[in-house]
Amino acid sequence: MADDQKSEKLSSYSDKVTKDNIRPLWDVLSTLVTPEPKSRCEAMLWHYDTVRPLLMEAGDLLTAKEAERRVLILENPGIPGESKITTSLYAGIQLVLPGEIAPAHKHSQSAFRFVLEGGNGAYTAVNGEKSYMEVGDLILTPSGTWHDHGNESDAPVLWLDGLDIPIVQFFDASFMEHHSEDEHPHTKGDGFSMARYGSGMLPVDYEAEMPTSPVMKYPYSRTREILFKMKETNEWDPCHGLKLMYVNPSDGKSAMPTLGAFMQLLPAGFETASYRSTDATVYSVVEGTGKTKIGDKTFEWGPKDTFVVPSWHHHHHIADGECVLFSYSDRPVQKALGLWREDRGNR
Ligand code: 1HN
Repeated sequence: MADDQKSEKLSSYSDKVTKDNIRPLWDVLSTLVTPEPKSRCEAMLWHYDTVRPLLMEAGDLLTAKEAERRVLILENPGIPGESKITTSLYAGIQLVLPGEIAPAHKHSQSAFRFVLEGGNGAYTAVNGEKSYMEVGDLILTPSGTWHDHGNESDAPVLWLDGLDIPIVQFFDASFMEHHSEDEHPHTKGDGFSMARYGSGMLPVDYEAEMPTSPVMKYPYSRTREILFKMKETNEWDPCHGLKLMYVNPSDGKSAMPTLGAFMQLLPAGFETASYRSTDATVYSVVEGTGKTKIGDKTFEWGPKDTFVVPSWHHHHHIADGECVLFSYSDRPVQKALGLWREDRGNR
């Protein structure tokens, strides 16, 4: 058969079988199984100065209660309309105004809050434990836990929400319930779970019901102190500076099974070595200014900006002054499935 005749026959064959919900593998194999990660996810940065005024405008339009959660989603430009910042992760910026309550609900999705602005009287309550917020705190709302937010301060509170929504969506495993009251009874005070589970001791018969940290708040004051203690020993990693992972103190694994969270310190003037890994990573700048080169793009950032590095994209950070970066990714999922890979540039 001549080549053009053959390709015409193959094409009409494909059209024919497709009508019976059948597809020839030879038409799609190279897009299904790629030699290396190919993602629709694009490198992107959102300046806090862009997002904040838009959220304050939403604050004039509807209450936290009316919205249920007053959030602006950071949507990846390569995946429009899907409410994702990466293929597997969600990110949004949330605003709670003084006196407001974001009502109690629970869902299968795991989430965290990373505090950007305000606090000193704003809180998230998780299963009745109130965690008051300070900038840089990480507060967990693990899968299936009741959570409500409130703001008893006289200033707005804003934070970054990270959720595993696309992962739960992928498994078609989403459940959600609203509590009968706006606020779940607040039965435990600030720091309760940290004192009980996060101080190097555990209740003697502690057995985890879920693969998630029993500690609800990881205060920035503590995280920062650890980073600066480590700094004294000068053990810089060429790719990461000094980098910590938030862990479940009862098993040393990631604080939540689907969301890996990290905090790193880059010394003034530090330029990290080129790095890439299969977990697309969302960064939130805590302190300092600098830039990140991702492939051929350069993103300049400052405090409270959010940026995303897609899977398997070479990148490196350049710190102007001393910088602290929070980040999160789906690394624990990839590690559990034996899929995670990194390339530290030793090519
Ligand atoms: C949620 O429960 C919160 O509790 C924020 O603050 C964002 C996005 C989708 C689904 C649930 C919250 C959310 C969310």
